[in-house]
Amino acid sequence: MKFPYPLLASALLVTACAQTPTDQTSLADLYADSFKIGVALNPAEIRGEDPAAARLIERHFNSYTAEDDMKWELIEPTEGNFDWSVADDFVALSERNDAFMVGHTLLWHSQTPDWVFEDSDGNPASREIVLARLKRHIEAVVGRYKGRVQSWDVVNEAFEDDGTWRDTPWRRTIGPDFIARAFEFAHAADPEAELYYNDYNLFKAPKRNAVIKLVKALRAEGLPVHGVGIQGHYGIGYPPMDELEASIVALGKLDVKILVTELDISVLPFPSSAQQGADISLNFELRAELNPYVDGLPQDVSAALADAYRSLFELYLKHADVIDRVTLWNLTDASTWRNNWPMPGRTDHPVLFDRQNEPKDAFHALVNLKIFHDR
Ligand code: 9MR
Repeated sequence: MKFPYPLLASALLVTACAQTPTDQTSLADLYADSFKIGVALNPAEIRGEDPAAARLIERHFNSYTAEDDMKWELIEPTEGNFDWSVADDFVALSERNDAFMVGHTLLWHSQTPDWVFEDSDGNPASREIVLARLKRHIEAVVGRYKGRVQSWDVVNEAFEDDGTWRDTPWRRTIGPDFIARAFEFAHAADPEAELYYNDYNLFKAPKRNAVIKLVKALRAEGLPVHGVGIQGHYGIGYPPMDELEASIVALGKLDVKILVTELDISVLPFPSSAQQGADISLNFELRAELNPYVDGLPQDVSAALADAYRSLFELYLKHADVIDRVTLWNLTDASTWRNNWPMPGRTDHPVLFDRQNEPKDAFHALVNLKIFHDR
């Protein structure tokens, strides 16, 4: 339902926050009729080292992504030598908890070892060599988990914000069809798996349009693209909700699943107004004045964060017909990558559970939003 008095609704929700019975509530169950609720997991979380965190994972999330451990440099650090240890544990945990799995990620410009793009003399390798390595890698990884890992982020972050191609070793060595080949190899390795393209800042029209063109081009080649991942590395007041909505609508019209793949909302000031997003090459020097919440999240900021999450989820619920999943990028504020990006060594508070594994106002806001929505 649409509550007619937004301010009153806000007040009611905030009041109700403190009373949400976390122990009996499951965020994933609550939202199950709208979309999956996912989470990215690190090795300690995958291996259940902290029983309290393990309970949160099992209770509140029904889709898991390994944050790093299926990326190329971790799974195939040197040619033909695979380390499956954490990835196998990830799959085992997901199966134990009956969670939908997202394999992340088969082709990305980051966290891919240099050897992939070099010949035996250290010079740039030929298209044939790099394509063959890509094929073998995808066959090995997707093949190992065939019929178990239900979906893959096949290609990550191939475009710049202005919609031009990102200049990467993949594109330089293989050429413009590198994405098509990755989808082809993934589909061949597991014809039943859902295959996604995944990128950040997709609310920006030029980037969104580039992805629309890409999906249509892949389809024209007869390749399956089942979903587009809209990463959500956001901040308070960012991104513009109307632009984000326009992208959800435009991408949704492609008849693909929309996945909100990597959601976090930083509460910290961004060191450069022009460069929000998730460009991992950004690295600013630590400045104390840009690290204001070392001792904890002040109540007003916690409320602002809860508001930001509520607004996003209102939008997601409005478009639940096309949105298949919303994945939080990290379980707790202790494990978030945002403590170290775009500036290392800060204390951020961007997700739903705090450093003691306790639910934050943002968590309660999402619970209450859905309860109101269903009334
Ligand atoms: O959260 C990931 C962090 O642990 C890694 O150090 C980082 C390395 O590049 O990648 C982070 O996850 C990225 C994801 O795989 C792809 N989209 C952007 C995410 C944030 O950089």
